[in-house]
Amino acid sequence: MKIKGQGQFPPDFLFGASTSAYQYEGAYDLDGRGPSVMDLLQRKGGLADYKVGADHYHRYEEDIRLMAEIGLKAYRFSISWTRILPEGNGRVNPEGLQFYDKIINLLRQYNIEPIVTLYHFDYPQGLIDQYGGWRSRKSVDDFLEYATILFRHFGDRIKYWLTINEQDHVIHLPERIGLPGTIDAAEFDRISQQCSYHMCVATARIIERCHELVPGGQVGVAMNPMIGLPASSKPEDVLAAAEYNEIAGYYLLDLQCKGIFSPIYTKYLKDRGAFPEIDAEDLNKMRLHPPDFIGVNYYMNQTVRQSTSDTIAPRGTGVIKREEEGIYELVNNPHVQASEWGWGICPIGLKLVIMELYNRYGLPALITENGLGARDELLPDDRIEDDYRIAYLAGHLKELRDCVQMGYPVLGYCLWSFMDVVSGHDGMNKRYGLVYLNRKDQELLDLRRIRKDSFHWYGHVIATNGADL
Ligand code: BGP
Repeated sequence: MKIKGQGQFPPDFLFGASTSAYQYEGAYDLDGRGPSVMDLLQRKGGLADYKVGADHYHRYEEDIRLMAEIGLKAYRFSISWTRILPEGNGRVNPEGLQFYDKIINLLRQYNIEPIVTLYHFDYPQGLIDQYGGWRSRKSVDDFLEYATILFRHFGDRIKYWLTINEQDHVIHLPERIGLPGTIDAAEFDRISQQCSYHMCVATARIIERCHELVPGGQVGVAMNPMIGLPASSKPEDVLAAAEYNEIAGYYLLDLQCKGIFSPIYTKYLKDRGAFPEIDAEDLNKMRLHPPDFIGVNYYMNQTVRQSTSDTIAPRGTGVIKREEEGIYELVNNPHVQASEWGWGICPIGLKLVIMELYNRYGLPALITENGLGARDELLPDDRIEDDYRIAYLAGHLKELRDCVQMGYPVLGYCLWSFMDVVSGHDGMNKRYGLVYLNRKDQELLDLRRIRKDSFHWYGHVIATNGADL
């Protein structure tokens, strides 16, 4: 009899790691790169200096050698849209293409499968200035044009593509879609839902285009599902958790995979006057061109109880809404530990997500991010003893291994992050990497790369194909 919790991953399982361009590359204005919304946010007083990031732009050879040393089978990174198209559309910058040629060719030399995200938060400022960005239907054509350039240029070397990183996250942050942070909540609901709809239309067209241009190409969407557990067995709490999972999670995949607005989400939007302008032909395209796999960025879960309020309020801004008045409320869970930043650590939640996604959409998953943000300490002998990170990653990998052994299709696991990068909200205080980056928020120090204990541990996990977690 097989004992639960043992065994290996399949031999072709993609053990990997992730980064994103704006957090990692630096060289923000070099070799023709144009400005993105993330550069502007930084200028307005971001915590840490993004201009240099981890200076991967100049140190990519050393970095890829470190990836090879761990034995990574895959590396997920994003292409900076404004390196390729400095204004977001129109003129192509050959130096941008050349930079990613170098990265991709070197990865291939080391037999590391490159997984490319087209757009990871760094939307071109040029498109906001030209026509308001995602709020205009023109954004669909421009995203498709950018993707087409990449498919034509890199399609002979890239099989796995991801369209938008965390659409479910980005549409709730006004500055990331070119709106003022002070915008009125009800107006924001209307605009952000229209933006989200345009992103879905663009995604379907990009998937169709990839299948036309890239032989064997596979396209995924990367979501951040924070699965909601009911706070109690009270039926009202169980219902609140189910509603939370629809409204805060699956609504987007229902559109992208099936071309439908679920009944509950339709009502939710209409109650708030935020149902977008849609076209039946777009929904048909979504239905005909669903993604090939679902990218899962999984960090934390939520715990949900019934809302006691009997009024409805706008959704408004912010990635997480603590209370959706009249529907649900998020609460602490005494059975789930949280990170220093209050992120509920729940490896079983990853298993629930994998099961639920497959049951709903019948598509394979690729874990595109999973990791623990912590304040790592650099010890005098250049060691970083991050046993807490190893425990976090091992816990999630065990649940994932169980899923794979049960027969759920999972292409791979790309942890966040290969190296410490500039954290979106917390600068260099919150580190996720297997490799320590020797810099502070504003002091760049020597940007030395130092292997953490988790670096060596992950190398062993890969070498033993996950048998020894
Ligand atoms: C995800 C993003 C990543 C990364 C990660 C950790 O949502 O896709 O880019 O930043 O979260 O987030 P943070 O750095 O804010 O802790």
